[in-house]
Amino acid sequence: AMAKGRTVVLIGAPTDAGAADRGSSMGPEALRVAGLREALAGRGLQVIDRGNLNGPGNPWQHPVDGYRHLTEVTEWNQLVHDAMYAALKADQLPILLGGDHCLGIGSISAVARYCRERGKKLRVFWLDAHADFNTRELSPSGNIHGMPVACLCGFGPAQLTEMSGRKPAIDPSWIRQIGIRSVDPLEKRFVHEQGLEVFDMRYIDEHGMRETMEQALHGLDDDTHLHVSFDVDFLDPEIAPGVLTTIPGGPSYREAQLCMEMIADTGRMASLDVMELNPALDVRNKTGLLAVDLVESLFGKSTLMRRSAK
Ligand code: HAR
Ligand code: MN
Ligand code: MN
Ligand code: MN
Repeated sequence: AMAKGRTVVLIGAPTDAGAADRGSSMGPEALRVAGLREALAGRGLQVIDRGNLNGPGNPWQHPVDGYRHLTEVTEWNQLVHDAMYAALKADQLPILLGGDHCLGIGSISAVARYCRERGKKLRVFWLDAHADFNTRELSPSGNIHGMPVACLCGFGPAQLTEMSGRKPAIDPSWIRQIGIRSVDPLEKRFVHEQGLEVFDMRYIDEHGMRETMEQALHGLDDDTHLHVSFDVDFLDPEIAPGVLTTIPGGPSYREAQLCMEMIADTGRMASLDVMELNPALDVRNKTGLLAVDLVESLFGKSTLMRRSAK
């Protein structure tokens, strides 16, 4: 359906300042080494790799006032916001190569700004083991990669909640979370209070990935910009060990493929984050290779020709 002939822009954001441990800063290069550009070109896309953004180093400090590395996280997110927004304005499809998931704030703030200007509907798919809906008050860790969804919904420090030019950047009703299986006790209450639509692993177990995705995709129309924020820890750690915060019981290889294939069938994905890949914890880049394989599916690679989906 989608994307053939479109220009895709790869934006590397090599930081781990939002996490408790190091290594996701090497994610962008591992995705390149795994052949991301070649895979996308093989899908008939024009690919521009605009290299890596150049943000501050990781000062490796304890949290201060409930946030670890807020200054560095803010700087990185502003760089990400500006690069994502520039690509969207140029009618390109940006792919953010993380980096830890705190960068979803800048990425999706840019998408929200763009959609607001264009009068487009926005839907955000958050593929993750975690809800990432903590605030300073709720977080057990102070790590900002556990907070991006809350920040986007207006809960967090001003410099992170106002990046899109409007607070909140997005409404909770625009989000679909898929694959969730680790939510902190206070965070859980807040997810319910704010009415996030969460397809957790129990839901996927009981209904299967196909029905889950049908539900999650329900209501997309020609006017919808679909943003996919793919945290690689979404995947079961047996197939994707190269992430910092592995949580057992995630989607299998085929469940993950089906998820991506059904997104591709809509033809609506217009921006993408690939986050939290941690090559320091990987085995011969197998998680990087798997991430690239799944991105290919997001762009319409499937085993056989199919009758085009509606
Ligand atoms: N919920 C935990 C916290 O807030 C860990 C969540 C962050 N981990 C991630 N993001 N990889 O999805 O500290
Ligand atoms: Mn995440
Ligand atoms: Mn996660
Ligand atoms: Mn492949």
